[in-house]
Amino acid sequence: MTSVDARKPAGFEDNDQHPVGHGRMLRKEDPRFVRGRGNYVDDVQLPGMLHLAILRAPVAHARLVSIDTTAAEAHPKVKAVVTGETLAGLNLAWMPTLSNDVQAVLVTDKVRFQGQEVAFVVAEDRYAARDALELIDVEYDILDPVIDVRRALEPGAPVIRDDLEGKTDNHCFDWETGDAAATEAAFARADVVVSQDIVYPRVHPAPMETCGAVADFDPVEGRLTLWSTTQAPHAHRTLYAIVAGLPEHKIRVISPDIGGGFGNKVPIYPGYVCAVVGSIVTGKPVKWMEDRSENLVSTGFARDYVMRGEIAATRDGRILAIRTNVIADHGAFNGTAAPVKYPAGFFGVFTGSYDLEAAYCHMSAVYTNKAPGGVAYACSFRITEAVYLVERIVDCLAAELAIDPVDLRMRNFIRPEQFPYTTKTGWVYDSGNYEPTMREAMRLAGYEDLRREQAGKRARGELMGIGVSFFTEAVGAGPRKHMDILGLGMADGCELRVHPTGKAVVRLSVQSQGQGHETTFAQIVGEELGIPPADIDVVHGDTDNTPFGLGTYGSRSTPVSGGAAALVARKVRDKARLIASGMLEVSADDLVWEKGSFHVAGDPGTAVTIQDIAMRAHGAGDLPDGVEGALEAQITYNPPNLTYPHGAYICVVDVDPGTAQVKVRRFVAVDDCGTRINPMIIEGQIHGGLTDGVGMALMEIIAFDEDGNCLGGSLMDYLLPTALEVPDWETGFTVTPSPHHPIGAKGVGESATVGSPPAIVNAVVDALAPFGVRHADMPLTPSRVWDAMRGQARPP
Ligand code: MCN
Ligand code: CUN
Repeated sequence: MTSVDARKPAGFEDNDQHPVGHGRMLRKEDPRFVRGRGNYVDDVQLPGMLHLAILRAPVAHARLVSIDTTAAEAHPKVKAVVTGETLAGLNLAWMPTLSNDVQAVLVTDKVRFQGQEVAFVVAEDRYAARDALELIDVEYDILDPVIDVRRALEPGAPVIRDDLEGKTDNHCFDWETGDAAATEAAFARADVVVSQDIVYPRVHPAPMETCGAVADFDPVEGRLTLWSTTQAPHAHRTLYAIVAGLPEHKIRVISPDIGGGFGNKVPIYPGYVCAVVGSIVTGKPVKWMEDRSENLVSTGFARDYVMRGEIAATRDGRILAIRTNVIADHGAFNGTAAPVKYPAGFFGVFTGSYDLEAAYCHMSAVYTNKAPGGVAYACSFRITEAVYLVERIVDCLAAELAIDPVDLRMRNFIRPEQFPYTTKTGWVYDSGNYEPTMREAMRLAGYEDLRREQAGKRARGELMGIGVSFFTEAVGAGPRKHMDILGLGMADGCELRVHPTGKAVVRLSVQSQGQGHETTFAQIVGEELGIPPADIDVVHGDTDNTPFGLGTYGSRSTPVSGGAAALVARKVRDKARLIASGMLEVSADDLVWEKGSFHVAGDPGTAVTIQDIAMRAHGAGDLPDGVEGALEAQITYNPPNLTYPHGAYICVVDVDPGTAQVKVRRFVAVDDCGTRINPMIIEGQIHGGLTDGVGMALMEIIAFDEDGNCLGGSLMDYLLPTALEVPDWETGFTVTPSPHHPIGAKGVGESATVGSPPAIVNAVVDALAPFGVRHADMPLTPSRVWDAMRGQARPP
C-alpha cells in the first residue's frame, strides 16, 4: 500500500472535490461544533431535573467520626442529602473498580485522599446544592497521611486500605516481566553499564469538559437512562447492570458529544453512581457536573511511576540488556483500567525499538493517600512511561559512550527483516521499518546542520539542545483471548445499513471524544463501498443504538473498530455482488468491483452502481435465490494482535542561561501509523499530542504537600501549554501497513503524547551537557533547570 497523501497536495481540504474514501477531508462533525450546536452532557435539560453536588474531604487521611446533615436537609431547595451510611443501607457504599479492586462511592469508614466523596446533596438548582454542602457538619479524626511511595512501602507505615480483609501494608500488587537471570548474565558480560533514577510525575489529562452525568430512573418501568461522559458506554452499562442488579436492556447509557477524554473518562466515578442514586431517591432526573477543581483533584490521574533504569552495552554501542525497577503509585484505590492480564498496562514494551538480548522489569504497585487512576492522558496503557524510560536511558548511554544519540539508536534498531518481531518480554511487533523513519526526521530537521549550529553556540556559551526519541507503541487491544476488562473481552461490533437510495448508516461500539470518528469511519466505509463519506452517517455513543464493544482508549478505535467497519462493508459488498449478478444476469464470479460499482468482466460499460444495487435490494421484484432483501450486515471483530505504530521525533530547545527558561524552538515529528485514513485528522492528533508533551515535559505536575494537600487543583497551579509555549510543528510520515489489519491501519491517537516528552527532556539535558548534567526530572520548570545547572536535584 502506498501513502494516500501522495495523490494530492498538502492543504487539499475541499470536501466537494474529495475522492470517495481515504484522504484529506474536513471533519463532518465540525459544522455543529463551530456553530455551538454540539450536545454535551451539561446541555441535557429534562423536565423537573434536579442538581447534585458532592461534598469532598478536605483532608487526605482521616477517620470519619460523624456527619450531621440536619441543617442541609432543612434548606428550602434541598430534596435529598445522602451519606455513606445511607448508601451502605442500599449496599451501594462501595463499587467495583475496573481493576478488580473496590472504591468507596461515599466514605463510610475512612477518608483516603483529599477530595474524596463524603456526601451529596440533591437540590432544585446547582447553586442551592452547592450552598447546602456548607451546611453539612463533618467531624474527622485526622490520621497520618502516606504520600510518598517509598514511605508507603516502609514497615510500620499507616495502612491505607484497612477495609481490605487482612491487609497489613500498602502493597497493591507486584508484577514482573522478562528474564531476570538472562538479564543478569548480559549485564555481567557488558563493557558498560549505565543506571539512572527516573521519575515520571503524576499528571492529569485535564479535558476541557469535566466529568458529569444526568440520571433518569423510571420507577414504573424500572428503566434507567444515563447520559454520561464515558469513553466506554457498553462496558459501563454492564458494570451498572451488575452493581444495580438490573438487566442491560433496562439501562441505556448515552454518551453524547464529549469535550475531550484523554483517558480521564474511562473509569466509573462515584459521581455517576451518586447521580443514579439521586434519581432513585428523588424520583426525578438528576444532573451532576463536576467543576474544574473536582476534576483535577479527584478523577483519573496519569503516570506517577518512580523508575530505576539500567542499560548494559558493549563499548562499541551494542545494547545487550535493559533492566528496570518501578514503584507505581496507584493512589487510594486501584482504579486503573488495564486489561486483567496486564496490571501494569503495556509497560512491558520498555525494550522500545531495539533488538537486545535480555530484559527484565520488576514492579511494586502501592496504595497512597492520593486520588485513584493511573491509566489516562494518552498513555497507550502505560507505554508513555515505558518509552520515556527507554528513550531517556538510551540517551544516558549515548552520553557515557560519547556516541551520537541517533547513531546509537540506529545501531540497535530492530531490522525490517526481523518483523514480526518477538520482544524479550513477549510482545509480537507486527511490522516496522525504523531506519527510514529516523532518516526522514533527520532530513526534515537538518540534523547535521543543527549539530554544527549547536557546536558554534556552545563555543559562545549559549545553551542549545537537540533531543531525539524513537518510539514503538502497542495499540488496539485485544485480542479478546488476552485482553479483557473485568471479564469483558476486547472486541468491537459494527453494523452497517445501506438505505434504498444508497445512503448509509454505520453504528459503532467505540465513542469519539474529539478524534473525528464521524468522519474517518465514514471514510473507511466509503473506501470499501464507493459511497461518498458525506452520505454515510456514523452513530456512536448510545448503547440502545449501537452494537456491544469495549470503547475508545489505548488508540484502539481504528485498529479494532476500524477493522470492523472495513469488514462489515466488505460483507455488504459481497451481498451487493450477488444482487448485481441478478441485475446484470451474469455469474457473480464474472463481476469486477471498481470502487462504487460492479461491471461485467471485459465489458466496463455493463455496470451497476452501489446505489442501483441498494435500490434493487429494497425494491420490487425477485432477488437471486438465497439473497434476503435489504443491504445490511453486522459483525464483531476480534483483532488477531495489537498494531505497533512507530515514530521518530527531534526537538530543538534553547535554554536561557540567565533564567533557566526552556524554549522549544523546533519540533519535528515523523509518524508511521500504517495506512493513513485521513491525514488531516492524523496531523491534528499529532499536534495535540505534541502539545501535551510540551506540557508534561516543562509544566505539568500534580504535586502534594506532606499533609496530602493536592497542589494542582486549579488551572492556575496546574499549568497547561498554550499556543505561546509551542512551536510550529513540523510533521512527516512513513507508511508501514499492519499486515494483519483489514486495511493496514495502526492507531495514532496517543503516539505524539508517548513520543514527545523524552525528545524534549533529551533536548534540555543535551543543552545542559556543558554543566555535566545527565538527567533531570520533569517538569523542567525554570527552577528545576536552574538546580540542574547548579548540580542540585530537588525531590520530585
Ligand atoms: N486515524 C487515521 N488513520 C490511522 C489511524 C487513525 O485517519 N492510521 C484517525 C482515526 O480514524 C481517528 C483518529 O485518527 O479519527 C484517532 O484514531 P485512533 O488512533 O484509532 O485513536 P482513537 O480514535 O481510539 O482515540 C483514542 C485516543 C486516545 S486513547 C486518547 S487518550 C486521546 C486521543 O485519542 N484522546 C483524545 N486523541 C484525542 N483527541 C481528541 N481531540 N480528544 C481526546 O480526548
Ligand atoms: Cu491511556 S488515555 Mo487513552 O487510552 O483514552
